[in-house]
Formats: sequence, C-alpha cells, structure tokens
Amino acid sequence: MPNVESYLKATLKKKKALLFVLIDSEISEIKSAANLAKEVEKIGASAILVGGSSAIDQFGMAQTVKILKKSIKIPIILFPGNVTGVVPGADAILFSSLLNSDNPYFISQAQALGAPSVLKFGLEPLPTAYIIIGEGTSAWFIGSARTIPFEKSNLAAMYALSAQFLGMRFVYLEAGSGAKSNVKPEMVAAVRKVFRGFLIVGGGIKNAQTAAELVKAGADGIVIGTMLEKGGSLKTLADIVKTIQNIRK
Ligand code: 1GP
Repeated sequence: MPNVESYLKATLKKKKALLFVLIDSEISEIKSAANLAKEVEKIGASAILVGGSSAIDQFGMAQTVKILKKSIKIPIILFPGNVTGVVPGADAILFSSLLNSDNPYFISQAQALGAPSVLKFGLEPLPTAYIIIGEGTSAWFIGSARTIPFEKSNLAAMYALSAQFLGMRFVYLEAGSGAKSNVKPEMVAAVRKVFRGFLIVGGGIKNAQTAAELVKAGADGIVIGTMLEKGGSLKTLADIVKTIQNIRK
C-alpha cells in the first residue's frame, strides 16, 4: 500500500463516498474479524479501521492486524484511543488529536508519546481532528470530551475550522461507538462549509438512509462498527455502500 491518503482521495473521486468498517480487536475474535473483513471488502468497503477508545490490549490488536493484513487488500488504518492503539503491521493511522478534550493528554501528549512508534512501525500518519459530539459513550468518557451538543452545529464548525487552519487533512465527527443518536446532517453540512479536507462521520449509524443523509450533507467517509458487531446483516452494509455511492453531492 504505497500511500493511503492518495488512495482515499482517488477512491473518493471514483466512488463519491467511502465506507469504513471499524473492527474493535477486543470485541471481535481474530478469526471472525478476518472473515468479516473479507466479506466487507467484497461488498465495497474502502478501508478497515482497527481500534477503539477502550482497546488497550496492544498484543491482541497487533495479532488482529497481522491476520487482517493477510486476508484483505484494502488498507488497514489504525484508529487509536491511546498510545496502546499504535501497533505494527497496519498501513496507516488516524493520527488524531481529540480537539474538544478537557484533558491535554488527549490533545497532544498521547500523540507525542505515540509518535516514535508510528515512525518505527512505518505507519502513514493521517493528521486527524477528532471531535466528539454528544455524551455517554466510551469515547466521550475516556477522552474527557467537553461535549458538543448534537444541535450545536456552529461549535463543531468552529473546531473544524481550527483543524483546517492547523493543517489537519482529516476531520472525524464522532458520536461514539454504539451511540443512541448519530451526528446530525445539519452539523455535517456546517462542518463541510468550512473544512476542505476529508470528512469522516461515525457513531450510531445503522442504515442506508442515515448514511445517505450524512453523505448528502457532505461526509466523505462513513464509519460502521456496532451494527455489524451486534449481528447486523451484511445485506444492510451492502445497501449502505450502494446508496452512498449513488448520491450526487
Ligand atoms: C466509533 O464511529 C465509530 O468510533 C463507529 O461507531 O460502532 O456506532 O458504528 P458505531
């Protein structure tokens, strides 16, 4: 995998919107993670994210990444919640700063601690502003997020604009894994107005209609995790892929 960022941009041009599937190595068994990854690759997912805010078993995650790498061709992108989420063998990493954390550890300190491993493992860093919306999820709790309410699109847009000015090329609007409510299309639209980079939206997305609304509002990539972990069908996932790729933005 020469350059994941170029691949994502080129694929976005072709497909209009990308689907990322999140595999939490602490929830999925390695074998079923590999089978799932193969299936979602066939369906048309553009990358697999591995990680999660409560994933702390570095050894288990490295094993999962290794097996996934042998099973699929689409890139494996680490999605770390902490320095323990930096493991060898993946193609890239969402090198994220949790911009709306109350704890400087999640804004710049974990990044400093993790950066040497990113370099050592040859992971391509994708500079990402991670912005948590709503509350009550693991990402919100562990990341000490200063909640942006779902209806306060202007606050999310302010953070996204600062990400733009700071030179970050990805923004991830996160409602949190298994969130009861997903990020609203109005907020995505407000962020899209000010942020020119790659816009990822995740948390609580379970069906094609929601995914379509978010893509119409300006999301470039949609992340799905819990829906599949909770036995959601691959048919729904296939619907999501088909729907988001047929949207005129
Ligand atoms: C969580 O955005 C991802 O970090 C995916 O969320 O698990 O709710 O799909 P779900």
